[in-house]
Amino acid sequence: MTNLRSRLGSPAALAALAGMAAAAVVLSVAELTGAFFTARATPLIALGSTFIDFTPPWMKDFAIATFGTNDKAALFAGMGLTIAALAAVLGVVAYRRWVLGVAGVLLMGAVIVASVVTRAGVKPVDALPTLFGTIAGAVVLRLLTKQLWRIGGSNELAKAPADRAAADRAGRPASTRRAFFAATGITAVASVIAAGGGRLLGAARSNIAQARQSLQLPKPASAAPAIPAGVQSPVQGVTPWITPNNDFYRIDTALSVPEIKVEDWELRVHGLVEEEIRLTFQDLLDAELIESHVTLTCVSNPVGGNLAGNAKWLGVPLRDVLRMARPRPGADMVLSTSEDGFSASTPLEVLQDDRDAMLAIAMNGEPLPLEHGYPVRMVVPGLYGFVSATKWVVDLEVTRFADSKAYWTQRGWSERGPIKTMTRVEVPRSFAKVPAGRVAVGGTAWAQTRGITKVEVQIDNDEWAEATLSAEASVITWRQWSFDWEATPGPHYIKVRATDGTGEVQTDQRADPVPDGASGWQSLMVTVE
Ligand SMILES: Nc1nc2c(c(=O)[nH]1)N[C@H]1C(S)=C(S)[C@@H](COP(=O)(O)O)O[C@H]1N2
Ligand SMILES: [Mo]
Repeated sequence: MTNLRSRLGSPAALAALAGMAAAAVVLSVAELTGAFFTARATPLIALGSTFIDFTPPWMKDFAIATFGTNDKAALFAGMGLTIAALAAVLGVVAYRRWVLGVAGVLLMGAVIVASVVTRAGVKPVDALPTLFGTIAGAVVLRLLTKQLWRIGGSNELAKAPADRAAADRAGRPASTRRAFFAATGITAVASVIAAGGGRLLGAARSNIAQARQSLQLPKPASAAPAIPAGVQSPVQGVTPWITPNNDFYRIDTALSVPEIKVEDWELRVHGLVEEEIRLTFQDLLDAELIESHVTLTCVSNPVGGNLAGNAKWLGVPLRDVLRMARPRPGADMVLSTSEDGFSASTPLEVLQDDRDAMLAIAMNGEPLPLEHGYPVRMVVPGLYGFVSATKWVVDLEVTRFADSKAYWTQRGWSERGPIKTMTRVEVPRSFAKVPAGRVAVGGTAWAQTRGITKVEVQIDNDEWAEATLSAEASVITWRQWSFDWEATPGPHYIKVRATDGTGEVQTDQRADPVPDGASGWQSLMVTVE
């Protein structure tokens, strides 16, 4: 016990603590002053975003497979631990050799500044919060380290003539130690308050959430066809056919959600076109809007996963926009880019056919939620989101697959991404215990633009049996199903596969999400009691 206490109280441990307190000051001062600058310019957001940009495909795949839509929380936790560890080391270094310590702090500041200024849509002045934070952090580290020198009687004190008097006074380690803990504690509390205050201030200053709330949506020129009766599987617990906005999966590289005012929003359509055009948000409101139910799917969805959602979208057909710009012969791709620098490559013909690809401004009757692309995103039936569903879209370049590569293609994913036929069991859950007798099995299948014509279920090694399909709304939405199973006691495996509108049976070939989407039949174990 005494041993532990003395070790925790050793100069090195205290110096590590001082380093962590200084790092907290760097981050919180940057967060507080950052409320007056571009949101994505604060150190944690910028560092995290840079890290994401350098993420290789296997790591993205691993992160989503392991953490799902909590991948961002996991990233922040990982960054927090890394920064704390580095800061602890810096604290010890500064205690031993102040010059090296302060050099380390400045180096870290420089790294953060580099990652800030290289973000899309960030101006050079956005480096200021990091600069303020770094200076404040260096000052705090200096003050805390000086206290430690007094406690430890280090000769570093004697090096600075101005501090010699302090060195002479360093005769009361116990009270100096108390003063050190008090100073560190106050620093920590002040940091938390400053960071929280910065958050609140930033949100209050942006007002985007309020602007979204007060946005009036126009009526579509062509309303979505009525949803037929019976699209919902009768099995209790199957996902709702329409995914409420709050439950809609969210996948993107944006650590801080872009905040775009509708008055500032503009879409530039350029590249291999006869006429370059620019559209304002008002232009979209004035256009002939269509409304359509479309099921979005993420390429990172594992077999049996839930990275898919179905919503009613309102927007301007992309075929109309492209008709205005008139693509030149030879063009075969549209590179859509978001305000925060993400991009997707979509085959040009897909955006020109009649499948309802659109610049969407509303989701389930509301303006797009901020995290789903407010004020404007792309929605393209039949393609995975990474090659089509650009949120916060601001630029469409008509080009050729041979000439440019989109964000994830540069990182090892495919350049095209048609959605693979997939079905999953939602009830019962994997490893569920169910009573013997009649068990209701239910789930969802999708093969956007081809439609689902059959779902089959196999129990253990029995014959494949056809499930009852729920009503089909369209070939660009998912389709639910149900199956009655006479379950006998014991462990059982349930396997499912779907057939699409072309008559093709879902492949049983297992593939990982990288590079163009997972495949294979879901198989789950349940215990019948
Ligand atoms: N700006 C931007 N748009 C983006 C992405 C992104 O990272 N940034 N991710 C894409 C991917 S991979 C998917 S699956 C869909 C998800 O859309 P959702 O979050 O609204 O479900 O958005 C797409 N649009
Ligand atoms: Mo995705």
